[in-house]
Amino acid sequence: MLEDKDRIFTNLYGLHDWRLEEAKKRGAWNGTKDLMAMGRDWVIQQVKDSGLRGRGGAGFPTGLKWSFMPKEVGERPHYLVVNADESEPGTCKDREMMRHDPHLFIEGCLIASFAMQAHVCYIYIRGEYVDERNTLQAAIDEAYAAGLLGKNAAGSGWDFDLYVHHGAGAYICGEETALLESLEGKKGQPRLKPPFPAGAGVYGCPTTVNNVESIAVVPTILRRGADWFRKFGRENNHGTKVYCISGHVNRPCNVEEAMSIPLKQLIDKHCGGVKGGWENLKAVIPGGSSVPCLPKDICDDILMDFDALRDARSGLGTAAVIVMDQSTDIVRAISRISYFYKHESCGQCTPCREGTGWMWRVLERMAIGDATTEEIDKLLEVSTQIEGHTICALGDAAAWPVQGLIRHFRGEIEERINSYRNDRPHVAVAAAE
Ligand code: L3W
Ligand code: SF4
Repeated sequence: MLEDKDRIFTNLYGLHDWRLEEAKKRGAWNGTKDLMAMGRDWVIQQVKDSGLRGRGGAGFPTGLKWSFMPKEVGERPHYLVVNADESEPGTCKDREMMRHDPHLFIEGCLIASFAMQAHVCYIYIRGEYVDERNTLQAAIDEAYAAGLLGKNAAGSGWDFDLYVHHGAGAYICGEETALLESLEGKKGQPRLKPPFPAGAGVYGCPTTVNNVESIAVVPTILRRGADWFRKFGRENNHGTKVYCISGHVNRPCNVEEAMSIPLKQLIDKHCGGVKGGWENLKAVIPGGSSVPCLPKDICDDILMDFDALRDARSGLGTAAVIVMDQSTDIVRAISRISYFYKHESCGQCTPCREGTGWMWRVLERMAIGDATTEEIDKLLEVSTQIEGHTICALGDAAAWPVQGLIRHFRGEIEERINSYRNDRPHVAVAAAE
């Protein structure tokens, strides 16, 4: 478990002033020039050694991603693009960092851009985050005025400009290549990969796309050392992590904790437990709506990290923990998630465009029992035909929750189907009489 002194985000709850002078007192911009003077290879090696894995959902090693950028800058300039289009249902961590600790994040943008030889960074922020972008912009203006951005940023000798770009409310623009399309002024539709952004990103130039949290933790990792970050969590799953816990808990919250903390401990310690007690737990979606739910018996002992949750056939995703107690209609809950993906599909690929709506319609019927048991297998089969057969991960994200429902709560769907069918003749007879 994390002690207060080990928390990176000391103003996650907005109890202090976010402005530059106060942020500096909490450690932001402390020795930035000296960190950059260590050189870009040192910065990238430290990030690699820290074990930091991307905090946006996929968990790709951050230092490795940075090292995919070309070593030399040719005719095409390099860019850093930060994905602040936080739209994964249940996820609300990046917004707290941007509105309460913006200077740590802005400092991270400078250092990461320097390491990848980018003179320009774009922050693509979710359109609905109006207050957040206003605060972020005000913090950027302060940083320019203080010489921390712009020419010779922070006295480092590196010229650096930082721009905030507003999204327009499409979930798919959180997919990195759809985000790049949107940033270029086009319709936000994912590109085929490869090429990955490091080869051809924004305006066809070498680009790295990172999540807000991945960038915001970098200055502290460099100041405290890779070994400090690495000591939290377990092998291959290191560092501190901001979890967002919502649903049927006594006190929903965001909290920075150690990677690999047991789920039960996370909920009991920070959220005052499940409503009605742990025994009243039905299921948890541990990583945002894209990952399969897990039933209580698996939740009893599960660790909150990439590998443990992958082994349990779910995922850490964005670490948005959605807790559901026994009162939850789990079929309807997953059906509602299905509707979300149907609504947000960009429509480019047939399996996703057609399949998401088909799954939702079947689930709506199953929620009231108006289906056959054979259709459960058909639904599972169709979901596996969507998974892995689309341009981007939205297809997978639509399929996985449905697969989780069938894997763990098949009996509940069958019960509804059976009781609906048993009721039918009765209703028919009553009507005839
Ligand atoms: C170069 C290679 N780069 C991979 C890069 C790639 C990307 C990163 C991860 O989906 C997941 C998705 C959601 N050479 C590379 C390479 N890269 N191989 O590494 O790539 P990938 O394909 O594993 O994932 P992705 O397409 O980025 C993200 C899940 O996250 N999700 C969260 C969504 C989160 C939000 C939000 O609000 N923050 O929308 C939750 O589970 O379903 O599976 O940069 O270029 N060979
Ligand atoms: Fe668009 Fe869905 Fe295809 Fe992704 S999987 S590109 S959201 S149609």
